[in-house]
Amino acid sequence: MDETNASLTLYHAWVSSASRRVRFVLEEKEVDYQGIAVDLLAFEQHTPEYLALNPNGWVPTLVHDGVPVIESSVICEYLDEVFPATSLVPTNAHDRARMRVWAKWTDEVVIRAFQVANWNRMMGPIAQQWSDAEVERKLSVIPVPDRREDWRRMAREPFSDADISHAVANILRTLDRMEHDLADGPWLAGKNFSLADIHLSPYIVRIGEHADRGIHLKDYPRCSDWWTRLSARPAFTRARIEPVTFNA
Ligand SMILES: N[C@@H](CCC(=O)N[C@@H](CS)C(=O)NCC(=O)O)C(=O)O
Repeated sequence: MDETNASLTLYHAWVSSASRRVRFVLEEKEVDYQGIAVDLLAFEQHTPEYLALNPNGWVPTLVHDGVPVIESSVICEYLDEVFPATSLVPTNAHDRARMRVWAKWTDEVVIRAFQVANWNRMMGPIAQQWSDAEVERKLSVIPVPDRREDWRRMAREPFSDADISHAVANILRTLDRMEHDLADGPWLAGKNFSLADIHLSPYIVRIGEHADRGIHLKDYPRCSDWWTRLSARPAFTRARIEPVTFNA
């Protein structure tokens, strides 16, 4: 079977930043896919059926011709390989390396920083209402120990001020690095829009939630200009990478 015509299903959540990276790629490439929204607050990501697709118990998961592909940055490169028209990977090896450095930084630093910065406000108020028995039951099906500990903390011991300060420092460092790289832009990996820009977009859309912590996009003129250009892309709108509201 021609794999480019095989069926594509994306398990995702609308407000999930990792899912948003993948939706943005699919929309840039104008590839048809079936989206299945996973209700994270109903813990559908921990059901046996979902864990059979993604043993980490988180979104997104792409299923292509019946085979699951997991991890958002891996899925993004996979899609670029399988649907090479409208490539989002630079042809020049130096720019490609730059793009991958941003994928790595996003995976290793940015995801965690925004998780710590956001979860006390988004997940904490919900998890703190669980009874001890509910906490035990919910934690017992979370496969990855670090994520199990994060949910335990939301329920009983929210991230500390020191944890938040550390996350804020990493977010500010990210903006400094973006500002630096955009001097040799106009995009994060050079002349062309690429996966590097997509990787950062779901986090920068939420930067306004942290103004009370001294984080302001307007302090970074090249990032602000980059954001204006990126958020004007039709695929960005179609991917629904919108600000997130929560009940603080
Ligand atoms: N490294 C993973 C991270 C995925 C991830 O953390 N997804 C979050 C939403 S952005 C999730 O499913 N959270 C639900 C949970 O942890 O229970 C990726 O990039 O795909």
